Amino acid sequence: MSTVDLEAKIPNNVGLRDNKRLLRALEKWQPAFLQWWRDMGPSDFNMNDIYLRTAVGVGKGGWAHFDYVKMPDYRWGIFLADGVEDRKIHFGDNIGASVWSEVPGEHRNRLRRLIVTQGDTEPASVEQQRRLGHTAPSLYDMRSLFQVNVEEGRHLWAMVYLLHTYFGADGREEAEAMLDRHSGDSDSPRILEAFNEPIDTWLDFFCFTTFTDRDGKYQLASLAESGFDPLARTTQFMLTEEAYHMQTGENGMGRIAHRAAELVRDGVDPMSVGAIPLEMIQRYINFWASRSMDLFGGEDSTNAAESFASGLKGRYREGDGIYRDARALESAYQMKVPDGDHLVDREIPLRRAMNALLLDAYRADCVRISQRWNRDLQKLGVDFQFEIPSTRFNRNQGVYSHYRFTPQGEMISESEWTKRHHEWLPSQKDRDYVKSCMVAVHEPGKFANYISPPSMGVNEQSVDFEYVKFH
Ligand code: BYC
Ligand code: FE
Ligand code: FE
Repeated sequence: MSTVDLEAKIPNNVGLRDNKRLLRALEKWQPAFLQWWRDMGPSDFNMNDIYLRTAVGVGKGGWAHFDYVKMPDYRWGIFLADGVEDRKIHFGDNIGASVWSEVPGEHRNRLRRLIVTQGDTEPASVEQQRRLGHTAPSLYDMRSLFQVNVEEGRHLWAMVYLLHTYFGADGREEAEAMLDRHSGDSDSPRILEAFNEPIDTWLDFFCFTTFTDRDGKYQLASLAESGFDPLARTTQFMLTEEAYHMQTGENGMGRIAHRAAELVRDGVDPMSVGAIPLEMIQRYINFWASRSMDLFGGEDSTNAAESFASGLKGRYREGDGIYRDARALESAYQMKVPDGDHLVDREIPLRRAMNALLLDAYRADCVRISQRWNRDLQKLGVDFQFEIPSTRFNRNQGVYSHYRFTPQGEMISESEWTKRHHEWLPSQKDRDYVKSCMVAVHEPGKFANYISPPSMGVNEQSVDFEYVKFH
């Protein structure tokens, strides 16, 4: 097991103490990060005591510690999962070779690009969510928001560690640029589209943590298979934190739906009491699910093929031995692609379809989550079921972009789309209404009227625990 240095200015288990050059570089970046947090992170509440979990180690049990912390005092640390001795590359062209502990020259640019793209999303999400604290529907939810925010900050640290350690001067430059691009900025936006979308309401937040953080899970899991060992170990540990982010989303969406369904069951129009109708929730799901599907890139991608071939990015759970052909050279991926005004069958060599494979696994996971919400609606006796849109619906990346589809994946004309897209995607009226529901509730154990209380609190505390202190 690695030794964890918790006393250091930057808590870590990577032996920073003994690497003076790296330590100096990271300690130089640290004030820039803190300044970014003040300028672009949560727009307030930095002086409140928040009941937060902090990563303090990488062991299976007991890797985190809960206590009241002011966010700027959060101990952002660098933690890598423990290495596996004599680990070999287990997919692609370099199968059987020892994993890299330094950057292989021929893959340097591609690797840097993957790490920068991953890193860029982390601070982006904090920027997107920066004003939400003001309308938190409860102290419990406010705590969840800030928990997610500080951990996305730590994920940025994780990628910056890799850039500083393995990419020399251009790595340091990329690390600085992480704090210079900003979500939604017209001159220097974040790299991927979903991370430039505004998150103005808690419905957007819970959709984002359900659907966009879940892309994070699948991307991180593929990078955790990497033949570049430091990347594999960093992302493995990030996944332990990611689970809570997705849980926040699933739980939040479930509670908003539960509240609406209770009202419907009782014959009350949700909009008459500041709650959110199920059909409107579905439109938000359609928006964020489709925007998040874009994060997988194109279904047919030579970038993806090369990342796989070189051993940089594997398939989901590649290491569990669930794929027959570890080189992915023997089979093809079947899909329907647009050709004029209809769909035709196409075969894509498997390596080029890596993004599509990962997207399929992702969508199946989203369907599982929606089925849990649906079981609750059923229990309440409400005749409504959420649906995850088809991977063709409302896409801006990949083979389906520039074509129009219904959420069920049926191809339609532009004029049909113009007539009907307000049935499927949030309209300005929806957005204004949802915004009008956002009221701040600061009394422990109380919740805004559009959201049900959770069934339990955090870390075995009660639901009415004082998760955020207002002195
Ligand atoms: N928006 O070959 P293609 C997370 C670009 S989330 C804008 O089809 P490729 C988190 C692409 O860059 C996980 N541009 O796809 C969640 C390329 O540009 P160039 C983040 C896009 O490259 C919540 C061109 O289109 N991690 O952690 O195989 C909170 C053609 O691309 C988009 C990663 O993404 C888009 N949506 O796949 C906090 C992992 N999609 O090269 C955090 C690292 C594609 O022509 N990234 N493009 O200039 C990757 O593995 C890949 O870069 C992607 C794209 C999967 C994103
Ligand atoms: Fe993250
Ligand atoms: Fe996350």
